[in-house]
Amino acid sequence: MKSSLMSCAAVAVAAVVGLAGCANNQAPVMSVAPTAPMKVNVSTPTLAAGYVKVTATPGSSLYFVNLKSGETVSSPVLIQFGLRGMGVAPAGIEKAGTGHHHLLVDVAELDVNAPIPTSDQHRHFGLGQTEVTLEMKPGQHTLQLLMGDQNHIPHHPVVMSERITITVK
Ligand SMILES: [Cu+2]
Repeated sequence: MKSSLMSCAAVAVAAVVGLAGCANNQAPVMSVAPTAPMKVNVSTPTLAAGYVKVTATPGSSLYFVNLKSGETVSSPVLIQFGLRGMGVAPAGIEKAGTGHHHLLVDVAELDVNAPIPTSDQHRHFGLGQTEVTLEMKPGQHTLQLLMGDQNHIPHHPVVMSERITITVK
């Protein structure tokens, strides 16, 4: 602390903008670059087969309740799904303004005019769950939430969270 104050004083003497420079030096530094968005195609109101997508409630949004991009966590990782403006219903239940959660792990590209695939990277929460505790391998991973309707098809327009990057210890 003492040496940092001294270096501030030295900078202040050296330059008129010295104080502002010191304040900036103490701001937290982001260790992870902003995560690139997932590559998605343009959502159409109907699928090629004629299926009419469920309409998303305007202004609805998905977010991670307990995780921020850039965070370092240990496995197993608790991931809580936040949803504003819509409700959660189990898969198979057709109810306006609802859907169920999907967690995309390390998914960089998705067709939003097709059923959401099922895999370790595309996880469905068809019972209406709003969180999961996941075993994850060490390293950097991206996470993204996506709503799907009773038939696992994204809403129109698509309701998805920001894509975040976490580091698993
Ligand atoms: Cu699903």
